[in-house]
Amino acid sequence: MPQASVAPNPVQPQAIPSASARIVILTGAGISQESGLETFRDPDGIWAKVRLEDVATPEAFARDPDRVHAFYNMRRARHRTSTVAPNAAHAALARLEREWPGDVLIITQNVDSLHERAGSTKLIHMHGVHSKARCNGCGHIVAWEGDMSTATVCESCSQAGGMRPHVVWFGEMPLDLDRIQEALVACDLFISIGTSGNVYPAAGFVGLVRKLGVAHTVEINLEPSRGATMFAEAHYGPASVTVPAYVAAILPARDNG
Ligand code: BJW
Repeated sequence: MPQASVAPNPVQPQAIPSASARIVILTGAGISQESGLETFRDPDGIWAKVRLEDVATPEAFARDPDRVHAFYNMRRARHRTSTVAPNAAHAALARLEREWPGDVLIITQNVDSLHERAGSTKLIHMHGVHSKARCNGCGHIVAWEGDMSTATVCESCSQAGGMRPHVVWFGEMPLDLDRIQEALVACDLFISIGTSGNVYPAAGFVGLVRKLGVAHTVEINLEPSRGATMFAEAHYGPASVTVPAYVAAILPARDNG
């Protein structure tokens, strides 16, 4: 009987980390693109349709809160549609967390919840989440699903007008930076997936790892990012193909197909 042929793994890592390696993974909008969510800076991305200065700064919210609410209400609703679901890349990272003997931490710039829905639990949302709202007045943070407007009342201070998406806009401090820096400096393998390397401080993580840490650095993206030359290794192609292939290749040989 003829043997079934096994396709070779399209991704050949240049370095296989030791079993105890601490892995930190930075993800960006590219990992969710095949889940039906737009990226920001691709030719058909969000910033090709709307100016970030009009919707993603504290000044924009102060100037025209209705416009900012409309933008986020539309995106929050899109996230809730049944066609938006984790893809094979999110699933592969959840598998890596389950099966890797050492620590695996995902730092995501994404405000969607696709990593959680795929099963990842060790996760930092450095740019916030669509699923929470925050009061500009008293700082109260609350789980949020539906639309928000200037009439929305804060359940803590009872004031209207200050409720906003719990996301990080330009000029605001990203979340959990102390924990992030600690993880970056201590990691053995740093993998950046689906991010263009335009937005700081995330775009500077690879430089930080190289300066203060010892980690091997890997970029996985559709195309070389702005910081591509900073990485020791790179794999280019759609995340739904490259990420599962990379994960399969660094997990024990029995899983490599
Ligand atoms: C695929 C794919 C597929 C597609 N498979 N891949 C001058 C110099 C340096 C810094 C600054 C400066 N002027 C101002 C700053 C600071 C500023 C900044 O970086 N500005 C730059 C534009 C220059 N940064 C900030 O203000 C940040 N805060 C800050 O710096 O605080 C002070 C501080 C000081 C010191 C230390 C630490 C902090 C805050 C940034 C907030 C960003 N917010 C947003 C919106 C979040 C809410 C929302 O979603 O609406 O975050 S903007 C947007 O960009 C979003 C993203 O998380 C972020 C990054 O985008 P990402 O993920 O990289 O997406 P894309 O679209 O750019 O790239 C997608 C990639 O995927 C592409 O490469 C594709 O090829 C690829 N791809 N399909 C694989 N199928």
